[in-house]
Amino acid sequence: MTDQMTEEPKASPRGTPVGRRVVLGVVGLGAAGVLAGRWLSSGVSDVVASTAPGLASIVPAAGGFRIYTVTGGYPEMPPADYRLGVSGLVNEPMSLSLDDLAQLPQTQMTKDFQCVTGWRVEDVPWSGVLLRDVLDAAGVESDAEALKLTSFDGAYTESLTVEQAMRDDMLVATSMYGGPIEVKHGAPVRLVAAPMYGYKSIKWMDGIELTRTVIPGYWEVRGYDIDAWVGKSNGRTDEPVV
Ligand SMILES: Nc1nc2c(c(=O)[nH]1)N[C@H]1C(S)=C(S)[C@@H](COP(=O)(O)O)O[C@H]1N2
Ligand SMILES: [Mo]
Repeated sequence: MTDQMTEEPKASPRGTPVGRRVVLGVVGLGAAGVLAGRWLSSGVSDVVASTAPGLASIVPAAGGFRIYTVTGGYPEMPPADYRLGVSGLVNEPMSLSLDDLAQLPQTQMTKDFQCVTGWRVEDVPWSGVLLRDVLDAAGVESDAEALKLTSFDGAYTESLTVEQAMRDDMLVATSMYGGPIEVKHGAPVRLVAAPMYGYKSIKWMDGIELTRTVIPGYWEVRGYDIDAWVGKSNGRTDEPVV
């Protein structure tokens, strides 16, 4: 595969370009440094990694999140304009504003977050609405087998089976570390698929479509496992996070 979310040796078969791109990526996002105080105060140390096609770059961080975006940018959505669509094989298609999401039962969970490339952030407190509660509000039809998740970045997609989506550790997250989700982490709403590798946790999520079959997501059509259980997929042996 040519697109890699990691700077492992295989990600850079020709060597030097990655190093240069890393530098350019970090410099280009230097203006976001004004946010650094907030990141540090939440105990999160961040670096920026861009995984646009043909561009694989990562700067190692000391135990913090690494920021991924396959588009090379961070889409911003005014909170008042945000809608989460729930469509496809549901009894009642919905378009949920942030206020609508706030009316649904709120769930908190603290989970490790792990990327398939090996980094893990322990004990991240999230809150929001269980994916199951969103699905129950719309009413999943009996012939629905899967979810196709979309992002308003216009590029990233993900999938879950309905069975996976109904677990009690799959969260439509509106809050992280006790505050709103930062733009780079997927504001205003991202998925947290806690028992799975981070690529299942789609950022800037704006759509949930119930489908008859699993439609493989962005990284899955590029060779990563569709069922992404931590420690049991992608040939990895990490400690499960749940
Ligand atoms: N829209 C979107 N969601 C995404 C990604 C992305 O590139 N775009 N990367 C995924 C991957 S591989 C990981 S590990 C996590 C990283 O989350 P973070 O950027 O908040 O650290 O987001 C996931 N969700
Ligand atoms: Mo990842």
